[in-house]
Amino acid sequence: MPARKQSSGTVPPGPEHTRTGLSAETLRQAFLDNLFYIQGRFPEIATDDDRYQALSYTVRDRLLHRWVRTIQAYKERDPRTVCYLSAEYLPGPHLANNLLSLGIVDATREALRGLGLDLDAILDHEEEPGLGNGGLGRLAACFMDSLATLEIPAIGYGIRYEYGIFDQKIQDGWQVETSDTWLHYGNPWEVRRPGICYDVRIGGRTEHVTDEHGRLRVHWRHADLFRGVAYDTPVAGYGVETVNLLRLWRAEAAEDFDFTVFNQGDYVGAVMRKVRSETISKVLYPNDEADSGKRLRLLQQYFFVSCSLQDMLRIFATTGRPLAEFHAKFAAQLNDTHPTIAVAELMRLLVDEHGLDWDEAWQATRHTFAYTNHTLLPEALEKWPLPLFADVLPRHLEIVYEINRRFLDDMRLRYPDDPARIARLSIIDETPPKYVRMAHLASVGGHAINGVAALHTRLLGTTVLKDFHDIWPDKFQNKTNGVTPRRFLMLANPGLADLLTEALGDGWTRDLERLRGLEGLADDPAFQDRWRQAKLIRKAALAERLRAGQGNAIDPASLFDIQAKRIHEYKRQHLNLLHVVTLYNRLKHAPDADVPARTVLFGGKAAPGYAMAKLIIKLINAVAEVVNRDPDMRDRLKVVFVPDYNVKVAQSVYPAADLSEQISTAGMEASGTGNMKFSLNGALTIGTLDGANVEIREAVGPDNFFLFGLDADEAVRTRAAGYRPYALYERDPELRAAVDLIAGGHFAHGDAGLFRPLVDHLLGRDDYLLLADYRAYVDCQDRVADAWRDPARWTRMAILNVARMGRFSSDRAIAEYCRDIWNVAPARVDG
Ligand code: Z57
Repeated sequence: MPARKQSSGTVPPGPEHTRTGLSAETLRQAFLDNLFYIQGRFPEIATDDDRYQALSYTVRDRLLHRWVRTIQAYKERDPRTVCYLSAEYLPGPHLANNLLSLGIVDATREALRGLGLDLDAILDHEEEPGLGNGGLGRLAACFMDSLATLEIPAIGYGIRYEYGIFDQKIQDGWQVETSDTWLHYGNPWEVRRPGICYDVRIGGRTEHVTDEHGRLRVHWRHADLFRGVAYDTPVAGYGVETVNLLRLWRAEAAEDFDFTVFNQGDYVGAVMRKVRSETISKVLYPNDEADSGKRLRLLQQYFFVSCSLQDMLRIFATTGRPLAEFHAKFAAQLNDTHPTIAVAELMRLLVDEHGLDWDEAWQATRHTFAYTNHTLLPEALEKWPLPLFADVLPRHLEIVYEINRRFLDDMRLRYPDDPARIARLSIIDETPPKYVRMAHLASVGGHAINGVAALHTRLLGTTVLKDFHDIWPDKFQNKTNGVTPRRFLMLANPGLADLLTEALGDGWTRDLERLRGLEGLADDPAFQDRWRQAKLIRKAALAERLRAGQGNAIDPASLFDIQAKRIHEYKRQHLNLLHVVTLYNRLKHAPDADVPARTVLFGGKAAPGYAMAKLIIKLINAVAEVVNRDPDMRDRLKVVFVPDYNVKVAQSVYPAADLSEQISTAGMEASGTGNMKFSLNGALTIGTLDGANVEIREAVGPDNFFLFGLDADEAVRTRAAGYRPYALYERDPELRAAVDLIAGGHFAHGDAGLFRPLVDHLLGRDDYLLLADYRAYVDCQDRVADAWRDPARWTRMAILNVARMGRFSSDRAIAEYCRDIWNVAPARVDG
C-alpha cells in the first residue's frame, strides 16, 4: 500500500494505511478495527448499529485527511469563499454518498462480503438528518454537493436541530407526528468543536454614549446570553480531493453567566436557566411556506446568523487584511429571508464591535450579501412584528431604522411626489403593530436578488418586489434550481446509471449535459429494452418496500403515477385525487373498460398545524381504502400513500416513477426540484406551466411533456374576472360525480361531514383553481394513458427526457451563482 504524501505533516503517525487506504483489504481491516475500538464489539455479537457506526468511522477517517488538506489549501491560497446561510439542510443519508464521493462503493461491498455482511443492509440502518422541511433545505444540500464537486471554497452555515422534521405515521388514515430522534445512536459524521464557540446576546436595551475621542458609541446592555458551539460535517466533492464544511450551531448556556452575575444562591434555578438556553436549537419549525411571528423562531435565526458572522470575522482576522475588505473574502448567500437579520448583525459587528464607520461598514455589507427568494406566497414572506423585534433585538432595530432612513432619503430624492411608493418600499410596514419586512431588508442589504426559475424571477420583479425592480433592475437575476446527479441518479438508480455509463462513458456524472448523447439511442429497440428493464427493477424494489412496510401489494407492471412533495393546497394533491375518483367512477360504470393498470402513489408531510393539508392526507387514505378493496377495480387502479416521505424514501421513489405529477396552480410553485429528479430518472411529467416545469418542458421538448391547464397570467385573469367554481361543477358531469362522491361520504363510511371543509372550499372559493383546471387535467391524463399503451413511444419519450435534462444539474446552477453573483473561482486541492 503506497502511503500518501507525508510531506505536509498532516497525516498522524501510526499504521497510516488503516485510516487512509482505499482497497477492499484495508477497508476490511479498518472496519474490524473500528468495530473493536470504537464500538467495543467483535463481529459475532455486533448489532446493525455497531456495523453502521464502524463502517461510518472507517469512511470518516478517509474524509478527514482530505478535509485537513482542503483547509490547508484554503489557508495558503486565501481564496474568496462562499458562505451559504440557511436555516435548513436536508442532506439525506451520508454513508452511501460518502462512499460514492470517495469512489469506494465496490471496494467496500467486497470488504463486507468477505465478512459475510451486506452493504445495503448496513446502509439501510442510517437515520438521516432531517434538518429541513422540503425543497429549500434539499436545495441547500444539493448546492453543498455541487460546491465541493466544483472545488469551490465554501462553508454551509446552519442550525444543528436536536429534533429535525417530525416522523410521520399514518393512523386510521390521519397523519400523526412523532418526534425525530436522529441523534439517538450518536452521529459519526459530525465533529464537535468546543473551541469554536461564540456568545450571542439578546434583549435588554441600548445606551448611546460619547467616548473619550468624541465618537458616538453604542453599548448594548443585553438581558440574556447564549453560546453557540460548532458541529462540523465534512462535505466531499465527487471524484475530487475537496472536502468542504457544513458548520451547524448548537445552542448551549454561556458559561459563568448565571453563576457569577445573577447567582443569588439559587443553584438549581441557575442550572434550569442553562438548560433553557439549549431550547434555541432544540427543534426545527415544521412549516414549509407558512407564516412566522414566533419568538423562538426569531431567536433561532439570529442565533445561527450571529455565530456564523462571528466565525467569518474570526477567519477573516487570520488573513491580516483590513476589515473594510471583508466582502473581498466572503460571498454570503441568504437562503430565503430566514437569515436576513445578518444584514443588521454584520453592520452591528463592524460598527459597534470593530469601530468601522457606517459608510465603510455598509459598503462591505452590501457587497457581501445576496438574497435568494423562494416563494411568492404572501403568507410565506416573513415580517416580524415590531414589538417582538424590539424586545429581542433592540440594537438591531435601531440599525434597521438607520438603514431604512438612509434608503428612504435616497428614494424621496428619486420619487419626490410619490409617498405611497415610499411607504411600499419601506423596510417597515406601518400597519399596526408595524412590522419589519425581511425581504425588503434583504433586497436593500445585498447586491443581488435572485429567483429560482425563469417564470418565478419574472413574477418576482413584476409583483412582490416590483418596486425594487423599478429602482434596481440590474440587481435581479434568475438562477434556475438544479439537483445533484450523484445522489439522485448514481446512488438512487444504479441500474440506470450503469446503463448511461455504458452508453456514454462516465463523463456525465460531472458534466450532465453529456446525457444528450442518448438522443441517438431513443429509438433503438435493444436499448429501449434495457431501459425498461432498469425501470422495472426500481419499480419492483419500491413495490417490495411497500409490501414489506404496509402490506400493500402493487403490480410493478402498472403505470406508476407519483406525486411526492409537501402537502399543500397550492400543490393540488386533491386535483390528483379528483382524477383518481373520476377513474374510479368510470370503472364502476363500465367494469370491463379497457384502461391500462395504474398505481397512483402519494407521499409527503403536512405541517402539523395545517388542517386542510391533513384533511387531504386523510382523503388520500380514505380513497385508497375504498378503491383498493373494490373488486371492480381489479388491479387496474390502486392508490397508495407512502408514509414518512424523506430523502431516503425519495431515493427509492424517483427511480420507480413512470409519471411525475407537477400540477401546482400556475404562478404558485417557485421552481420545484422534485420535477427535475423524476424526469432525470426517466419519468414523464404531467404538469402545468409553473416554476421550472416551464423550462423542463422547453428542454425536453413539448412532445415529451404532458402539459395542461391555465398559465400564470390566465390564472390571474380568471380570479380577477370573478371566478365561480360552482358553475364549473354544475356544468361538468364527471367533475360533479367526483365531487359528489366525496361530499356524500362514500369514502368516509357514509359520514358526509368529514370532507365537508374541503368540498366547501372547492365549491365556494377554490383559491387554487382546481375546478378551472379539472377538465384539462383529466383529458391530459387520458392522453397519458394512450401514450402508455405504446411502450416504444413511451420509452422513447422517457429516454429523450433524460437526454435533455443536463441543464438541471445543481452543478450548472452553482456555476452560474459563482460567475454572476459570488465572483468566486475553484481552488484545486491536490491529492
Ligand atoms: C420551501 O421549501 C420553498 C420555498 C419557501 O419559501 C420555503 Br419557506 C420552503 C421551496 C419552493 O416551494 C420550491 O418551489 C422550490 O423549488 C424550493 O423552495 C427551492 O427553491
